Amino acid sequence: MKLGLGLYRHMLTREYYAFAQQAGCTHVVIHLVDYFNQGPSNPRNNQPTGAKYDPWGVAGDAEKLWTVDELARIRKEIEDAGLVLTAIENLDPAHWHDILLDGPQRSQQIENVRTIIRRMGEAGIPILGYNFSLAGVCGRVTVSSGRGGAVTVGMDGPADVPIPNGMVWNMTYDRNAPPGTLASISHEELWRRLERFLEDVMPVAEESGVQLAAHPDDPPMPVMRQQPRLVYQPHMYQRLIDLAPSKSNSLELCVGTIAEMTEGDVYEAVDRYSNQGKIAYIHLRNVAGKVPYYRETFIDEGDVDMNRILSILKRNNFDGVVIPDHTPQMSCPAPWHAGMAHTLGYVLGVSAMLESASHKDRPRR
Ligand SMILES: [Mn+2]
Repeated sequence: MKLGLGLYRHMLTREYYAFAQQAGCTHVVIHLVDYFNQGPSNPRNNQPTGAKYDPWGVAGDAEKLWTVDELARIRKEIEDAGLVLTAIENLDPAHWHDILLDGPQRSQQIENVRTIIRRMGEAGIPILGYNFSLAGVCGRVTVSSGRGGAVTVGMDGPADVPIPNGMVWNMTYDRNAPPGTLASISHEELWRRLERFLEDVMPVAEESGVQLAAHPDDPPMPVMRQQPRLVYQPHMYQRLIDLAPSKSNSLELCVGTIAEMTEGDVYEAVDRYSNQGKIAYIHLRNVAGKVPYYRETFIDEGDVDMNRILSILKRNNFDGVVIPDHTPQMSCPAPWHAGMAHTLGYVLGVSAMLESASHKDRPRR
């Protein structure tokens, strides 16, 4: 297992790379979508939050795909700082909204995604995290009832208000869309769209040596904003894996999201998918409760026994990257940094303990 840090677009600077290294990371996962763009309920010093029904922000430029030069430059800056760039997390809704919506620009946007994957291959970036979701990460509330009054996020019941036209994946991609809301689709229709997407891009991912890595639905409700969700119980990840047998079809496994699911067992899920070698990288966070009533917690509290998660990964020889997912905000001038440093320190401590225990158990000669 390798330790990494996830950095939002505005954090791709030498200072943040130094912070990652100082906190014990060897790897980084980067976001190139600016989730915070013009989002009034979405402060930049936290995970992207939005409000229960306000989107994060406005999607990027539909005409501008990430270039090989840009990707190679970012990779070089990260390597010059002594770190490894392991993944890009998430596609910009501006580049693939009609793949999610099965809209008129779908075929052109399949070409967008193929181009992005090819360019990642050229730039030597091995993993693309994605989240095949219409409503996206939405319907959550931000509250100051974490431990010690920490600001954190969670759910206080279902979110049923439909998605307005021009919005998908909790971002606005068309500010001139006609009034009205998106028509509901069925779960089977959503799976059909995913299957077509994987069929269309998987050969390019294989050729390019890039793994696609699917995040489960956060929050994992069967339906959000009157649209179906794809992976909202642990066993549904298996359906996604079996849909396209390929080394390039993998998981961005989110421990917190799986723990929020109403069925199954987070330990069994981590064991099952790490045993199959299907996990590209891991989001680690703790949580109290299950959908539709839960709170994100600090790593050392909450429902999940992190020692048990990390020892399962060790036993199954998971050699990918683990990054902190979100953490509650700590009261200080750098709430994001403090939350991350606390989580990373905790993971380093548990890893050292597991490592030391495995040496002690080894027979002496
Ligand atoms: Mn996650």
